[in-house]
Amino acid sequence: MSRIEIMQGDITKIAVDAIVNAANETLLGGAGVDGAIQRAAGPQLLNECRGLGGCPTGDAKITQGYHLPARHVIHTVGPVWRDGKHQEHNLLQSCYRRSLEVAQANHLKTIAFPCISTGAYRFPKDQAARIAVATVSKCLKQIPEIEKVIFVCFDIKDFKLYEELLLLSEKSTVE
Ligand code: AR6
Repeated sequence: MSRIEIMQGDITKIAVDAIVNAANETLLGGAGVDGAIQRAAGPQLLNECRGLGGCPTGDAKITQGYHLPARHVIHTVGPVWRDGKHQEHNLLQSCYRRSLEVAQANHLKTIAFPCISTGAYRFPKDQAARIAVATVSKCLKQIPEIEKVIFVCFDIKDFKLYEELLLLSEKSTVE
């Protein structure tokens, strides 16, 4: 059975070991999925984030999930898209890889990701989806302890993109 799933919906409603937050370097909250996670988790989350001292782009840090159904939040900071020539691809890969490494270090088995950097940070959605699927597939081979990764797409267009990419990658595994 595949260890990668896709869903359309709100990541704050998902009961997994950790949901990933598309945060900014301050880790002090923002709009988009970050705002939704902070609201659903309650003020204790921001309080814990204040003690983390921020997070560089491409890296990830973990907190508790507080009032979320998820036990933890892994906060990662995606790159702001400029023109594709400023390490955006590498930094986005690094977000997915570092989030899974942090999950592994904390013995977590089920992780849900939003489409990092594709909202306020304007990373082209098709390129971001390719990087997400390719990086997670590669990392899962190296981290057998992680049982399930769910890509949670807020809108149907993203869901369709991931669906197409996963179908393609299944075909290439079979052939
Ligand atoms: N569940 C799942 N996905 C969501 C949700 C949700 N509840 N809400 C939005 N999305 P963005 P970024 C999707 O802008 O581009 C914040 O202010 C959304 O449709 O949240 O990495 C941070 O503090 C999009 O596909 O994150 C940073 O300053 C995806 O989440 C900055 O925005 C990411 O959009 C980070 O920008």
